[in-house]
Amino acid sequence: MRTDYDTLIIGAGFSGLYALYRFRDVLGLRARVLEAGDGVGGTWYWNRYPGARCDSESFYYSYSFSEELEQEWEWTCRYPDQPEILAYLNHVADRFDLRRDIQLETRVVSATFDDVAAVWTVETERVERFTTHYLISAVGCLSATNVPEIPGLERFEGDWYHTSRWPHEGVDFTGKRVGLIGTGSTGIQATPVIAAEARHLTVFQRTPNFSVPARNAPLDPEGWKWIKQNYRALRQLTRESSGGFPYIPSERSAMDVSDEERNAVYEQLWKEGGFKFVFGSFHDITRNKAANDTAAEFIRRKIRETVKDPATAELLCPTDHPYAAKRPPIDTDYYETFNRDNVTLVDIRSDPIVEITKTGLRTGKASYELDVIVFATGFDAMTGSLLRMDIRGAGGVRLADKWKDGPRTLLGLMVAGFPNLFTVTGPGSPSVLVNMPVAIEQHVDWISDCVAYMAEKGVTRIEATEEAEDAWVDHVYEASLETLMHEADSWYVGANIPGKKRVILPYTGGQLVYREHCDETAAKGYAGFELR
Ligand code: N01
Repeated sequence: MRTDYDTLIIGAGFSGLYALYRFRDVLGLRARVLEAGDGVGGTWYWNRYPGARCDSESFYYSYSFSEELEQEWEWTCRYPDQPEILAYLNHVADRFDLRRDIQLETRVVSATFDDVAAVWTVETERVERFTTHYLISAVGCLSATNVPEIPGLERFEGDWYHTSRWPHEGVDFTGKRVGLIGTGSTGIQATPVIAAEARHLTVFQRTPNFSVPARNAPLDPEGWKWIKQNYRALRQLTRESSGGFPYIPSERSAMDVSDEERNAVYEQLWKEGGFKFVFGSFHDITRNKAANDTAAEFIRRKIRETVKDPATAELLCPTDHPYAAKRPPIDTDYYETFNRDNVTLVDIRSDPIVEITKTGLRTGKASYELDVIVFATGFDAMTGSLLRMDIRGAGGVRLADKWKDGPRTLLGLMVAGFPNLFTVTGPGSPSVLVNMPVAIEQHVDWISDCVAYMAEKGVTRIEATEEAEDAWVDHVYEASLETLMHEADSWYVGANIPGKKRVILPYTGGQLVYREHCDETAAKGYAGFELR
């Protein structure tokens, strides 16, 4: 059957743009992207909240597929802010002439597989229908917004915003009493910036978080020149490291060094800033509780040294979960912000929010008058963006039903019963635990190589087998037991969404091991997949 497209791609973020390039320009297929927003950029299109900035460094939080692109683009600072990354992705769309095959303001609402014709029919909110042979989900891991159901929100007479649906014209906080709910990576980035502008900021904290300074700074011209000269080697390092970062990971255990030596390592990395604190300190801090305790205690000491009011400092010190068992934030002056006269920290763990009122919000014990409420309350991560579409595979089976007890995938790439549907950075892949562009390029390359292989072999249908999928789901779970992730209530395990099944969502075995699995599967003629 002649379909409208060979490949439809849902989403025009880092994944969708690269997928379009690979499918259209490298494979020569008829490919099209459907994107809900009115611009490209995905995460970086939606998340325009104050302080939005990448926690990975600019020179490696970028595509590696084009040396020309890499050489011509100029990053301005160590961690690029949202407008700069959005400008980069727009540049990519222009440079590779991608826009002519991207349809904006087109939200996909359903996708149905026709078992006989082996064709996907995709329907959009604008009531259009497209048929395609291959369907690529590039919807992102953190795009289904979570606004908690707190009674009374509809009564609130002030303004309220979720950080990932921020108004494009910005929000003026001048003279305003602002309440911010949520102290994940987003809330931690937004807090200092909002505090600097608002009359008063009240941060409503349910769980304190461990944050390490980012130490953002302009890129110095000499350093940038060196990076450009050594880009290939740096990219290779990102592909060879577990987290997709160009650092040589530490081989030392935190338990094999003296207290002085360990503290010196933490002090040095605290000064340097960024994720290196996790990946470059000791190999076991995310896996061994005793090793983890040393990092956690170091950060708590830093919080107590920084925050002048001892009661506030104690409230900011996490004690109920290991460091980095939740996604570790990095910050610019987060803890310092609580020394400002116009900032108050409220513990909503001991005194939860009861309702939102016309003029603010109320906990069990107190009322807070607010002009603006900011929800930095995160996402229905990894599965939400897929399940918010009605996806039906072979035999009309709904993905939502198949995943009612948690997502099941083979390598995070395909789902048994859903032929020719590929999920870029899907659940069961390391994605969110890896520097994302590195994870995305690896996935898109694997998928497009697979499709090229199918064309070569003259087959038109690929599907994960149930047996291989079961084995991968078991492996993902077993790998997670080697980490401390089950000891925290985080979105990594779906614990942030009421009613969501508690299941480890990303693959925690590391990018290197994961790549080996993917490469080996491909080398064996896509073992674990049925091709026909
Ligand atoms: O969301 P989160 P996020 N009542 O889920 C609280 C990526 N990211 O948007 O911990 C009260 O981490 C919740 O409290 P608790 C990054 O991968 C990347 O901050 O569940 N509070 C928590 O404090 C990150 O991990 C970058 O008790 C409620 C917060 O809201 C991911 O996005 C920057 C609540 C949510 O934290 C998500 O981060 C920013 C309720 N009902 C983010 N529900 C860059 O690299 C939730 N909370 C640029």
